[in-house]
Amino acid sequence: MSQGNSTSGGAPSDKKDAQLEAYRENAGEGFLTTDQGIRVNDTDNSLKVGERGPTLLEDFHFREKIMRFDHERIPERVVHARGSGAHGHFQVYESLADLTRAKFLQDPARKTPVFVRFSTVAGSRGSADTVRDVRGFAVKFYTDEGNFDLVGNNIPVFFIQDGIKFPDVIHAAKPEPHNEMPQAATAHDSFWDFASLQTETTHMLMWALSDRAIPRSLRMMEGFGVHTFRLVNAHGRSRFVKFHWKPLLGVHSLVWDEAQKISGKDPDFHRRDLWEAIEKGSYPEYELGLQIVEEDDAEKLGIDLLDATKLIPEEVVPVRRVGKLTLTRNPDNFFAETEQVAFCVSNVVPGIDVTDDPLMQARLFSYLDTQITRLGGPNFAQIPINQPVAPVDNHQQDGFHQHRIPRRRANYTVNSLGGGCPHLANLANGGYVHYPERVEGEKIRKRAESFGDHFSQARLFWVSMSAPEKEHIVKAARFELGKVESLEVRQRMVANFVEVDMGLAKMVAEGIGVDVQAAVKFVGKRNTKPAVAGAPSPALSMENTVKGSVATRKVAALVADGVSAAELKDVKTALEAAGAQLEVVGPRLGAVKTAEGGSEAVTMALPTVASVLFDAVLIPGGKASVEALLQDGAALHFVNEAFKHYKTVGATGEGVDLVRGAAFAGVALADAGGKQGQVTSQGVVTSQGAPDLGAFAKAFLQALGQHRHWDRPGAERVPA
Ligand code: HDE
Repeated sequence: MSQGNSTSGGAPSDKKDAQLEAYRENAGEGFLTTDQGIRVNDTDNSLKVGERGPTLLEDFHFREKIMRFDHERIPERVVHARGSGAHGHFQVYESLADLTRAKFLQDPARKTPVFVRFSTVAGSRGSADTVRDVRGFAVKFYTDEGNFDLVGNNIPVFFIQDGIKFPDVIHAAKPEPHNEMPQAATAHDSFWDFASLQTETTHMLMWALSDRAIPRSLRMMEGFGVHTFRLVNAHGRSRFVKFHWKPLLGVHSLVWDEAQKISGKDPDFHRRDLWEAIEKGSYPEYELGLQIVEEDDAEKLGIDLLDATKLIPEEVVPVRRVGKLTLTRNPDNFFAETEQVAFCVSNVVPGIDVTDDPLMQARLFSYLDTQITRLGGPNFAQIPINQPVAPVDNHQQDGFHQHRIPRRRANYTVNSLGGGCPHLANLANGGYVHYPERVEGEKIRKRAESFGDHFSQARLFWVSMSAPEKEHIVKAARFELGKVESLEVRQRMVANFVEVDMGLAKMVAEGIGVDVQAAVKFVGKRNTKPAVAGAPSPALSMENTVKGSVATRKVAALVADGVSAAELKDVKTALEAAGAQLEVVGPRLGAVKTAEGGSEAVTMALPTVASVLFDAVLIPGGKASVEALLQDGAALHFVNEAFKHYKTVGATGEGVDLVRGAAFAGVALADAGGKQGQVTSQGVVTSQGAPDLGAFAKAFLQALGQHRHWDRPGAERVPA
């Protein structure tokens, strides 16, 4: 085994990288050995009695090789099994010493190493990335004062208010126990049965039915700590805080039809996107945002801060952006890092403290506990990816997989034989002192009155959506509930929508064979707290997200022999200068001949890709090329499907003929009227005749920067 350099090939970039360096093994050039270091002379044939005889038990190499293989798997996470990780760092913009003692939040010069793991919740480890689900957004900060884990989601609220309901909601969401179906999907009876009965789920369900649950990229979604935490400063002053992550690329989504198709075309879509962005140096960036609430103001918010099914609208308490997380390095090894990383909500550092949120309290137990089964014993903090960069010293000992060799006799506190070591820290030298919150009360199993409003914020979310977002929610609800066999469950769920908004309920009911009046009657009979109407929160709508940039967007240029190299080149240059990526998609790998008599390299073969893997499609001119594409069903389907999914479609010169041959030609080219020159209509950018490539590229980039053209008419009519 040879110890090597960090994968970046240079000096370790930070303390964590330096620590990991000690464990890295580069591909060696030496001999193949057993785990005991014995050199192996044959690993293709087991030791047998004669060439065709039985294998001998004494074959230690065979036995070890098979034994190791048999035990490669560890239990997958009971939730969030499917995930992707990345290394990076966090840096605060200015000192937050007024708010917290946490040192990593006080020094703008300090780069704190982090490891982030994004995940889906319901699916198994091998499930597809683009399923409709909540995404986990877990960040481990390796601070000089120990590890701080911010184990969040991309939705700011949760399904349930008390952690004791977690096994119930997860059992209901996971595949049904008798037949282990469906995989990574909540569109089945048991989930909606539970959801319809447990009305506190309604707010989060609105989010889960929205486009937030089908992100375009892990780099384009928000993150939330969900619970109310405390920040405590050096004077012991505590304030409540909600943590946010804001992606600099904005929040963008897929279309549901597209998401389902990607699950087949590239189940690793999000994982690949994250990996490739980092490899290319397009480092994903997210700003850390804080919503601070003074203890005395908590009552005035009209919600209970301990209720994780509620958010604080950003218009009420603005999100202060305090620092930036940048992901700069892919893991060296998936299992060693992404699979073995253990996030624990209870990993907090001085200056950050928890609250009595009953969901959070359950998590403080669960994450520590689950690692015992998953990582096989209590020493999981010694696994390289989990080790803090802060020194560790205590009298915890033994257990499975102990890697330390403690060399002290006094393995207890208090001691005199060991000089009293290790010493206890106090506030002054960085000891973690729990915030001395005053609590008193009777032991009681009861939900607080202040947790009783289950619908007002579900309605807030609904009324804050743009028209296309609302339409997507209705369609998602029709899809999910359309797969529910029990009419009673569907009806009860429509009743919950009635409590949110009558218009929503009617639209959903219509699509799933439910009588909305029956649902209204049902609502009348039960004792739920009616929703209070409030002003919309524009911050909740993805319509108001960051737009305009085309950085890291993927464009497919469809080409065949005879493509106009000139038309391709200019647009390619403009796209790449703006940070977008252009793939030349041809009938096969290799190259196509150009109209100019040269050749153009094909970077992807049409049979191996699909429009759903791109943000936009470009059809450069070249008579022969376009004629060939018009004869190719896959090329036509590509363009039709891109249009159906509201993507930017661009065509120059004869390329416009492909648009004319597409199913949406009537809509897209209606106002072009066969004119020469440039036309942009709802994200279809065409430049006919001898194209003005400069103007075309500008218009194409502008359209691409909109991400999707949600108001595009006729998209639904396209049969793709
Ligand atoms: Fe988790 N959750 N959770 N969760 N959770 C786990 O921990 C749990 C909750 C979240 O990439 C498990 O190590 C309970 C809320 C993320 O490794 C487990 C409750 C939020 C991840 C667990 C919740 C989350 C997990 C499974 C209710 C958003 C993946 C394996 C009381 C704020 C972390 C593991 C990673 C993982 C329990 C609710 C986010 C079993 C009991 C709320 C991002 O411990």
